[in-house]
Amino acid sequence: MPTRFQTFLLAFLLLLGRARAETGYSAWLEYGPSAGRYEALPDIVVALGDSPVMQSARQELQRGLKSMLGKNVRETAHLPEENAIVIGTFAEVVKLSIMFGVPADFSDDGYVLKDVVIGPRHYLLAAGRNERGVLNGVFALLRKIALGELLDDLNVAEIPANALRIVNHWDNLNGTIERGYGGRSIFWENDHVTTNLARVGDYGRLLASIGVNGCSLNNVNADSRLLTPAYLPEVAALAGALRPWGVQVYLSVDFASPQKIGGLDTFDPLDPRVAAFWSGSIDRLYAQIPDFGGIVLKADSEGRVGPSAYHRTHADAANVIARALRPHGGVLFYRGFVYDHHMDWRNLKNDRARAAYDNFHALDGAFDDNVLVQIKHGPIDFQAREPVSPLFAGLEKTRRAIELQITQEYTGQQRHLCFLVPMWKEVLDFDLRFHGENTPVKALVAGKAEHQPPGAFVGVSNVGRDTNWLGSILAMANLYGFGRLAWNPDLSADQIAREWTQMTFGANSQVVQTISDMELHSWRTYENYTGPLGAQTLTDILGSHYGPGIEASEKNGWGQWHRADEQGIGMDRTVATGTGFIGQYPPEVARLYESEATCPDELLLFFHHVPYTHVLHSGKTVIQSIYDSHYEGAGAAAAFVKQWESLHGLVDESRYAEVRKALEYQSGHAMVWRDAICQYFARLSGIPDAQGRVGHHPNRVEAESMELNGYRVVPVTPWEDASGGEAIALTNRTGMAGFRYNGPSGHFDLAVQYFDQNNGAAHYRVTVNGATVDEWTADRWLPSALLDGNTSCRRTVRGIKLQHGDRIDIEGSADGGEKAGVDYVEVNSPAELNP
Ligand code: GCW
Repeated sequence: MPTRFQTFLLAFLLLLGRARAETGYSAWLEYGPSAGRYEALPDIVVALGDSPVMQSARQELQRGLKSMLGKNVRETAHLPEENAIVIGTFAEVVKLSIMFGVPADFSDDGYVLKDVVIGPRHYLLAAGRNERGVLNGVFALLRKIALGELLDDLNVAEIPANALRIVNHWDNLNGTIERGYGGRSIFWENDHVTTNLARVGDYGRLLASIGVNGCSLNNVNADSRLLTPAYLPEVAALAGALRPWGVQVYLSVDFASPQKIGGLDTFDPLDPRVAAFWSGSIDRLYAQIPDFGGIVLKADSEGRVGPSAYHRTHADAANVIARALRPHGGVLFYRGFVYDHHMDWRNLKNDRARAAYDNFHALDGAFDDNVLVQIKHGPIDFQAREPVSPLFAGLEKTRRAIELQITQEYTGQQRHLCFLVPMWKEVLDFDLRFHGENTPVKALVAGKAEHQPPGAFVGVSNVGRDTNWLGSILAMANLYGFGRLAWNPDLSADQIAREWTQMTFGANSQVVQTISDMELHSWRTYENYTGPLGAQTLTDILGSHYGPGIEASEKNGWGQWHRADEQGIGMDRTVATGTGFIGQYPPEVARLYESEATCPDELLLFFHHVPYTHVLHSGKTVIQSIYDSHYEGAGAAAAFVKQWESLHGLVDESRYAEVRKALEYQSGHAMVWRDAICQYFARLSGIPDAQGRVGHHPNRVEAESMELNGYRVVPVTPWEDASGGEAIALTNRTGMAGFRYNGPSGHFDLAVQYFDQNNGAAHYRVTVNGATVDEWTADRWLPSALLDGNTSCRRTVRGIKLQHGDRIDIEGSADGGEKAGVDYVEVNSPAELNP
């Protein structure tokens, strides 16, 4: 029997564990109690070397074993006469006369985990060719323990598929992050390096644990100041915080730097003075940061200057910087995201999707071998669904980096659950039939196909200062998945989801099953209610990239057109009659897409313009499929809330509550998306929903039809973002909108569709016959100061008792520019799946 003190101590320790567990800061390195049995695991560690990376490796091992197994490990520098864990580089391990076979082609960063038996002793070896390999081995060992895997007769040798596994950050020196949804920059504040380098180190640890070995520190829309001598110590400080985790730093540069900060009158890449500027600047960087990784360059894109200013090529631009990096072993990532954003939309032959291939294909062979062309995974821009970029097969002698976007710019901005690994897997596994052979994108990137040079994985991370890094606990699965895939693109989405869930939330099988299931269905769900049949995310592409805004992508130069009119929808990208984009793919793939008969449904509108009545492979018409998928998607988003609620008590309370709130919000916003897209296409096509749902909301009372006092009816732009195109907003500081409930008596869920703008925090109170049933303050930060699809939110009071004739009122109080807008009220029976 434990003494009372022991019981108290245990409870206290458990509480401590809980407290640590509740912020999301430790992400998948939660190191909760392991479900596996590891009595035989030695508690002596022989750690060979004490460089910063080796110190990280040994401290991590101690920390993980202590936290997961309660083991206090002792360290020695010599091989003891008892079982031990040995960590070190191959060179150091061999010195102890521990022999083990290493495959001949074993590369840097790879690791060996092996149970080596010498006489009566077992030595568990975690070793690598380089120290980063040792660190990777230690993290792999700890992952196995977190997952409860057996360690008996361990014999693992893993090398990364890609030598360069890098995250990009779009952080500005003032601390803001372009397309960042997890708070301000962890690197920069007030035009200077952060004062909290510990957090940078913690981020480095997370990156190291998934094998990421590089990190660019600033926005590709780059600030030229960062390359000036004044900033060198600041960049060096960040490099110093990441170095112990084997993460090398990279910088994005402004191509006009020679002129802007170099005192030259030109930035012509072929001018020797410009070359000297780049060499000088880069030499200075390496003098302070000898392990500096390299440079990222966005040129001639979205208003950034580039080589076109001097009629030079992208290869000229890339090579001038690459040559300055070469003596130091650095690499240049040249972004393939080059397109004209002033294209004439009236010309049906114009096509932004063509741009990357058109710009780079002809330059194949002209790039130096320390240049990588960094290609976004699709030809447009991280939409909910795109085909793969044909440029992966359009370059042969040039190193390719694939750019994936971890930050969910067009996929719900971390307010929506959207696990991107299944999408990335489809891209990576897609067989481009390069030279008529089996060549999945992952093989082309890794340089595995014959004579292909090695490439890289790049993920746009954009973590911020929110305690859980991305602004969402569940979104961290994307960062985790990116690192795992960069290391091994053959891993399945299912395995990654399960690993991440178990490491983040523990081994309870219901928890692992439920959360990984939600993650795995979330992309399809998001796609279903936002971007049908390859028409891309139908969002406000001119602003937030968040809520619905169907026409925003039309009739402007940005080229994200879907060309919907009264008769039909879709971009004709065929060779026969369209933009010819399909012709950029290798012939077998081109054939697949060119014909409507073989083009997969989910990409039909990306490649073809078809009438709404076109019948899909699914047997549905395009228009009915748009309706159905949106109802299905919104239904699945509502079901996420229920799935999550089934875990109450199995996940710690604070993470439980935080995720629940996020899912409930998502589910309300999914309905906004559903209704916007459905009512828009119903009006445009004039074809009703065969199931009678679109435009018929019998449980809904429009705010504009209520009795208004201090409120007025206002049009919403775009119209489809509000039910019936209109809403109400306060004219005074306070006001009321009310109606008599004329349905049957019983218990109901009462939902208020309201607007939560980012220019105030209005207050709402709902009363039934004068008695308050709910009240709240609209204080979310959503990306708009208007009544629109970005700000439309749903609030539900569950199970209230209503009788025919009851008076329901909403009392709004304005705050700042936020006028307590309301779209409608819905009274649903609880059996209907609604959030
Ligand atoms: O998708 C677009 C984003 C821009 C971004 C650009 C890019 C950093 O909307 O914010 O700029 O892509 O990838 O360069």
